[in-house]
Amino acid sequence: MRLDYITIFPEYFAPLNASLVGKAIDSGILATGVHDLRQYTHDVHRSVDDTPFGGGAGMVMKPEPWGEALDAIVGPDSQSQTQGERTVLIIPTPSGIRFTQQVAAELADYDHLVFACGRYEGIDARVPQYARTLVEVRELSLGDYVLNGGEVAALAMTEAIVRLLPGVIGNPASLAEESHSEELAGLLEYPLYTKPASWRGMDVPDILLSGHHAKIAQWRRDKAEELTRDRRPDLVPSSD
Ligand code: 97T
Repeated sequence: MRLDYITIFPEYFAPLNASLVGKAIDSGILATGVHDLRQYTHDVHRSVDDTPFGGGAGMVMKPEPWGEALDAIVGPDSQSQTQGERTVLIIPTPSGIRFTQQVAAELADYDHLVFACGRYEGIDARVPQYARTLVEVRELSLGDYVLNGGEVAALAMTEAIVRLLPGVIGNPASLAEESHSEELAGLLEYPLYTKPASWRGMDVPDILLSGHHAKIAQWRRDKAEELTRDRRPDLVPSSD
């Protein structure tokens, strides 16, 4: 898979070379490119924003640098399109569709993901409109809170997607058991314990030391359900 990021803060993407994503790059599963949006400006001030038509606070990202960046990275003559790659442009935005584990799994099937990271109050609305004439576009939100820009959202989405690629996680069974995976059927993960069996007056539940696999599985299901009812009632299927 290839990942490209368009941003006015290329330094935000230094963590890509660390940890899991960095190992995937080293092993050849992944290739990444970071593109400074200001490279696609032509004025002396290299401006990427302007005041909003219709008035209002803050600034809006101008369409022209975005148009040139998109032409270069996903346009008809781009390497991506001449190689026939399955490409999607991802635009992190608080007004997007919610990014979930299901969306991460869908995106893990593409050859090429391009993240358009906006700053200020947002990007001129004609940019996603134009981009849809070139490639598939997904406007995605991490959740109901506000960030200063799309960079951190793009990194979070990257990690969620990359860890699903074959060969990135050593033990695929650990993928199946965790929260939000299909095996726990939409429940939060049960509590986990390791040695020592007693620590600072707190004991690991006896059932987990019993070696009784069926009882352990039942205990874990019960705990997952209890935790989900307490913390995430929105995930519990209603009984009506
Ligand atoms: O708040 C944002 C600003 C720019 C780009 C994305 C976001 C955001 O994404 N998920 C939540 C908020």
